[in-house]
Parts: sequence; structure tokens; C-alpha cells
Amino acid sequence: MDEIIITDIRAREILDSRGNPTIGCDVKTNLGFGTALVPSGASVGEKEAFELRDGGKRYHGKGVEKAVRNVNEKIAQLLIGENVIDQRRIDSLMLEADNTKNKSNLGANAILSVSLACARAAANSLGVPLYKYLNPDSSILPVPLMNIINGGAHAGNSLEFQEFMIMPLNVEKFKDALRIGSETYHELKTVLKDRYGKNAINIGDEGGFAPPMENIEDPFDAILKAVENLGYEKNIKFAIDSAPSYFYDKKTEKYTIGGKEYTNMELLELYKEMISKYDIISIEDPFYEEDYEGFAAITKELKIQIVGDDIFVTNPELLKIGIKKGLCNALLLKINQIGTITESIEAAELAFKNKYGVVVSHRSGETEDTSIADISVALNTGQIKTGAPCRGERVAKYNRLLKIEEENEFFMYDSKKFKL
Ligand code: 2PG
Ligand code: MG
Repeated sequence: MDEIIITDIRAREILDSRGNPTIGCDVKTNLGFGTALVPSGASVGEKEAFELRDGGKRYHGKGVEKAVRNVNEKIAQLLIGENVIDQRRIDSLMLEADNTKNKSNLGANAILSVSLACARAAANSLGVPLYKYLNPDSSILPVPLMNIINGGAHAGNSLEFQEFMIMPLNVEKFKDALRIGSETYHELKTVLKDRYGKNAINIGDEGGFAPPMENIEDPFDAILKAVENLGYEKNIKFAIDSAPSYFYDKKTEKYTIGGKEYTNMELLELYKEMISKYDIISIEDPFYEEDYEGFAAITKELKIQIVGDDIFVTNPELLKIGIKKGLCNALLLKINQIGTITESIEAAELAFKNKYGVVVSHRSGETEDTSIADISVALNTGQIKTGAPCRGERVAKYNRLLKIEEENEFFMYDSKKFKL
């Protein structure tokens, strides 16, 4: 294939869905262009790649002018003239120039903005959609893990767990899964209003409701009522993201839920109880990221999906440790946790090779960028976590998947691997 040359790279400071600054980047080639907008997390794993922020008074210290300058000056100089199709070389040139373990020199936000914009520019220059550019053998539409009740660091309520999600299963098409998820979301709104009053339908960072619930089982009960009202008992299963850095005390090594302290093994019992009552088929970050004992025990004892987010931070090196020690059986893949497209793909390949599942994920601070929808299809992961079917930055990803499904009649919506 002829080379397609990068002719210009330009980044700017933009806002994410929480109204905080992030980076938008355009890459031009002799044949086209690509744009990428970088997301940002709130419940951040301690070993995530470094998000470079300015500090000081501007934007409460969250400005990204330094990172933008790194793109427009250092990275642009490095990459203009390079072949945009050679993603591996582009990413490794940036890693070499950064020369730190956690990308703290140039900033992972700066690096990712260019890495992703290059992939988009390459796809656009070749006249193919991003998923096809990344993998001509893409064939699966992902099951969405839809976060319809928000707690933890994403909401102003007292729920300790961060995400109460539904997985729509047992349908033929992604568009039906999305419809079932959306109908359940709206039915839940009615249930919450009836049970807790109209303040209960305010929403959190990922578009899920943030009701004033006290008991950790209340979200399951409310969602179940909505599911029963609609007759979707055979279609909806639960998934949660506990995100326990929010309710874990490093000093005492205890987890506090509903005012009660739990050791890791007591928390495991609580999970078992919940699973026996509600159809929970996936738990993300059930324990604090360094609680390997808890992770190993739950992975061994429960026959459900255990997803590693903060424990792996999409880092192939950390995933290797997890594989060796039997921690989790699935990887949460967040491109900004690791900072390049090449390393994100490497993490997914390593996971698949070791029979781990992969869930491509958004961040709680998102943008209108829909690349993760394409990436989930390109990697044939079969799962995506991108919030409630509400709020523009979440819906953008779902709408993108609808279009991909429409363009590819024979792509499969593969929900059969989850037991009903
Ligand atoms: C998570 C994410 C996304 P954040 O913990 O999985 O839902 O949240 O982006 O705040 O880390
Ligand atoms: Mg998480």
C-alpha cells in the first residue's frame, strides 16, 4: 500500500461532559483527516497512564494547555512526514520521545489524542470506517452494559457501588437490545418517581439515575420492578461496577457499605448473597485494586464474569500478573488508561489469548467522540460499557453502533455466551 503522509497535527483545549477541559486533536494527511476527542475518568486507578493537567487557578487546575502545547510543538514535529498507516511506529515514536513509564512527560492525554486521531485519519484517507480499518474481519456487535443507576464517585447520593448496569440479552439484533435497555430505563424512571419522589430521577455523570437510596440492594429491586412491569425477565441481567476505592479504607483494609465494615472475605459473602437474589452476571472491580486476595477468591469461587478495571488499567504488564495469579476473567479496556491504540489492541489480544473476556469502556467524563463503538466492533469483544441510553455523549456511541449494524446486516449480536 502507498504511504499516506501526515501533513499537519493540531490540538486544542475543549470541554468534556462534566465541563472539564480535555484535548481535541486533528491529524491531516495528503488524502484526508481525522479528529479525536479524549475522555477523562473520575474514579481513577492508581496506575493509570498520567493525565497531564496545568494546575494553578485556571479551570480549577484542570486546564490542559501544557498537553496541547506538547501535541502542537513536540509531537507534531516528531510525526509530520510519517506514514499514518503505520500506527505501531507512530505510537512507539511518541513513547520513545516521552521516555517515562506512565507517559508523564508528554501526557497520556496528549499522546492518546494523536494516536487516535492518526487511526481516524488513516481510515478516512482510505475511505473506510474506523472499525473496518482496524480489523477487516470485524463481525460482532457488542452487548451493552448500560449503567442506569449511578452511585459512588459519579453521583451525589449515598450508594457505595458506582454502577448498577443492565445487559439486554436474548435478542437477535443490537437495535433490539438498545430498545429494551431504553424502555427499561424509562420504566425505571416511573418506578423511582413513585417510590422516592421526583428528586429521585436526577441523573449522575453517566446518565443513570442517582436516587436517594440507602440500601445497596434498593437499586436491584427498583430495576427488577421496571423489568417485571415490561415483561423483560428473560432479557435483562445485571452487571455492577463496585469501584471500591470509594468505600475502602487502606489503613484498616476494610470496606464500608451501609455503615457496616466488611473484610474482603465478608464482602465476598455479600456478593454471593446478592448473586443468589438477583441475576448478576458480571462484577467489575469487586475489590480494591491491590486486594489480590479478594480478586483471586472471587474469580475462583464465582462462575460469573469478573472484570478488572483499576486493577489492570488496560496495561498488558499488569494484565500478565492477573493472568498468572488468576485475578479476574475479563479486562475492562479504556484507551485513555494506557494512552495509545497499539497498546490498547495489545492488551485485548493478550486477554483473548488467555481466555479473558474484554469489555471496551467509556470514561465518566466523555465527549461526542464515538471511536470506542468502532473499537469494540473491531476487536470483536462482544461487550461495551458506555453508560445509560441518555445524555448525548453516551447516546452518541449507541447511535454509532446502530449505524454499524445497519451497514453490516450479517454482523452478529452475540448475547448467547451469557447464560440466561
Ligand atoms: C469506571 C469508569 C467508567 P471513571 O470506573 O469503570 O464507568 O468510571 O471513568 O470515572 O473511572
Ligand atoms: Mg470501573
